[in-house]
Amino acid sequence: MTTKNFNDNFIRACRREKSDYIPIWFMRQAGRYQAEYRDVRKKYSLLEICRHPDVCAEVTLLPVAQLNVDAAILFSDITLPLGPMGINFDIVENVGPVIHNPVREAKDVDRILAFDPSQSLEYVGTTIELLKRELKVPLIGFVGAPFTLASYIIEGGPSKSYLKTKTFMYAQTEAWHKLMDILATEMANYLRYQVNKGAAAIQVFDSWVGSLSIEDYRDYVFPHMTKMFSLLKDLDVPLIHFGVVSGHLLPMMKDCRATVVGLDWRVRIDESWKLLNYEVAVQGNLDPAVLVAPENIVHKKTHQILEQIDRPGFIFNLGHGIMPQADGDTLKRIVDQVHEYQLKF
Ligand code: 1CP
Repeated sequence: MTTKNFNDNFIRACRREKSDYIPIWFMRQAGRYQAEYRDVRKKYSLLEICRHPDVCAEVTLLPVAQLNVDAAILFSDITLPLGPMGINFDIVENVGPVIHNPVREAKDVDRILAFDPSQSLEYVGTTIELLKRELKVPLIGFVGAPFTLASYIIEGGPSKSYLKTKTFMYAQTEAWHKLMDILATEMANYLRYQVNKGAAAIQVFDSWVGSLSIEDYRDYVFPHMTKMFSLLKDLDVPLIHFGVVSGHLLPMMKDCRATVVGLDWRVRIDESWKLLNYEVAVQGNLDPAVLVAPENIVHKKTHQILEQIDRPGFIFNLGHGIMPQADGDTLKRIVDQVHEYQLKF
């Protein structure tokens, strides 16, 4: 971290230490909005990119060079570790992950396997090693949170209502907790592998947990999240906990003991930070739809976020991933605006 020319503003903000300026990166900063990414996708499927460390490293580096962001995020997908766990899936064009052998009954949970990432996902480690040599900014490793992964495993693919997931949760509660415990343990193990290989921070994506009530989060999810984060406590890297439509869950997310909480655009940064007692750093929360807005609107919305920041510990990001329709020049302008913003502290 002390290497000359290494930009550690992102890590400092995660630790609520003073940084030279507000650091910024974007969820899904490598993706279809980039012509170069679309070209790579003509030759390789998403999973093939992940299995070729040189290609995967190249795709990860693209937005870092193009946008001047303060962190890289490993190019991968939350579904990648499901294969070694015996859950077979494909990523289908314009759909997302589709699971061929979903969990529908209690006994299905018994066939889920523990795995050793250094054996089954060795290519991820190789990619991280390649990136470590190239990068002058921190690399973020990631996993899907147990609830979000369970929703794919049980639904069999993307869902709007999460009805099968909730049915399983309420009716097969013992098996649900067993599934969540396996996912929490295995994802903690996989995150540890990514950090050992060189990830400087990690993000846990709980993209779909906002579909739960406060009580259901407490009873069916919270114990597993606290277990997962406690398994990582000895690692000296920031842990980012991100959810979508999860404003109502913020007090409990704080108690999961991550270093940073990720917010979407439905909540205000200043109010949420206060609710979190300023005990964590916060990251967010520009609506990704703003990326297709006229330049003056983008500028105004970016400023509206920046002016809420009155202390160290903020990382600028979107409230969810970049959409394929986004404009690269707009992203670049946001990065410049955030970097040029005069800090109030
Ligand atoms: O090239 C393609 O096929 C486009 C779509 C795509 C991409 C770019 C998918 C399919 N996965 C990815 C890579 C990916 N996935 C990254 C890359 C790193 C970066 O940010 O640059 C990351 C962080 C993910 C994580 C991921 N995958 C999440 C969590 C974050 C989020 O956006 O909420 C989720 C929910 C997934 C599942 C997934 N994979 C792909 C799609 C289209 C989806 C969502 C489908 C759904 O609606 O359920």
